[in-house]
Amino acid sequence: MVSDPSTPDPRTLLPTGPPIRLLDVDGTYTEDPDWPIDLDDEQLLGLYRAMVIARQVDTQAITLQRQGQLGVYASLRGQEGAQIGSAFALAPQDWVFPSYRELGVAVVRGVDPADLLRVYRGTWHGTHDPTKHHFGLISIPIATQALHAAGFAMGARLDDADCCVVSYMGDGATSEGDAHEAFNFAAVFAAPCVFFIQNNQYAISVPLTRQTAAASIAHKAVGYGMPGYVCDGNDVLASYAVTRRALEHARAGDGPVLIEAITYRMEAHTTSDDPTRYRDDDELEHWRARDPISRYEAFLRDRGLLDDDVAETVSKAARAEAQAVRSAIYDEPHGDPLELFDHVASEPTQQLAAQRSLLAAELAGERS
Ligand SMILES: Cc1ncc(C[n+]2csc(CCOP(=O)(O)OP(=O)(O)O)c2C)c(N)n1
Repeated sequence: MVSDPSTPDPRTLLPTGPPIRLLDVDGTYTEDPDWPIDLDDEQLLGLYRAMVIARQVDTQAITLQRQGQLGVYASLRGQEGAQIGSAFALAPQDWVFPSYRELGVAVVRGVDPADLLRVYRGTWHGTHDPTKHHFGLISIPIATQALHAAGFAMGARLDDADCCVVSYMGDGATSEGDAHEAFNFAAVFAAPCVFFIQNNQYAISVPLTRQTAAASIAHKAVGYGMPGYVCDGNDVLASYAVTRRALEHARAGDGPVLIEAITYRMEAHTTSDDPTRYRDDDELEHWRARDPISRYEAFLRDRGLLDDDVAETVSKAARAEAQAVRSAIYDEPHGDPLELFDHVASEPTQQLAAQRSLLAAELAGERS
């Protein structure tokens, strides 16, 4: 068989070698000319501040759920490096289409975390104003946001707008049809879209080995005709550098990029899950030693950008932010449960009307 010389050998396109990493587990930085960091000292500290705030608010959100103030919550603990590094690479005019775990990205985009959490309290149907922060509404059905992102990016391309889109999702989401359709559509039409996959090792209780038979999620990018990168998602600087490169590629009109950020979800999938049923303490300990915040803190201290005083100032600001979220959630009045049916359809269906009557009767019983 004569091979077509214009068809590259796919093996040359596959991401190889270890994940892209700039910070060692102990925080030692190794410069890599392929992955430059163009951040000044204030921005380097900004990465830290955002990570610390996200973690503090996250911890507060779990507490609020335990106290019955939120129905459920999906923690980001352990994924701060992946989320905050990548989000820092975005330009203000770019857009984000998140899943339900992207509190860290939301913090960078300036979304009030209390607005995000209201949806878990069930007091309102929506969360924040997406147009204000260029941060879409959170997607609970997994991978749907990949389609929103691909479509939005295509619109931006047709408008000749200087706007890239990042879609965040988990490893499990890449097994959904929606993800494949989004990857394919974006690649065929060269939509300026980055698919940022946080491989946190589990989709609820399903481990990565049962999620894909491919050597890595990033390998899949080749099949769609887009570049794929694997980075250490617990290294905030690598996450930033790789996303920056991907956005440059997309912004130049060269189409989408897929990034697989290797990370770990330290908490339960959501507050309704019991992770002790499918993972062990040794695994947790392994990842605890790779914590994205302590690793980056060591880097900042080594550079002389952080000392105990600065760390305390940041911690104080994070505690104040968490307290503000707590107050906002506590102050949020409980709405009328029947409002649940008000904005589902423009004309209520028979089923909705029946469900509403049922609930109304139950509530009347409770109240009598
Ligand atoms: C379309 C769809 N199918 C199933 C579910 C139920 N579900 C909720 S989260 C989840 C696992 C998601 O795992 P992953 O994409 O890896 O993201 P992670 O939660 O780990 O961040 C599943 C199957 C859902 N929300 N949407």
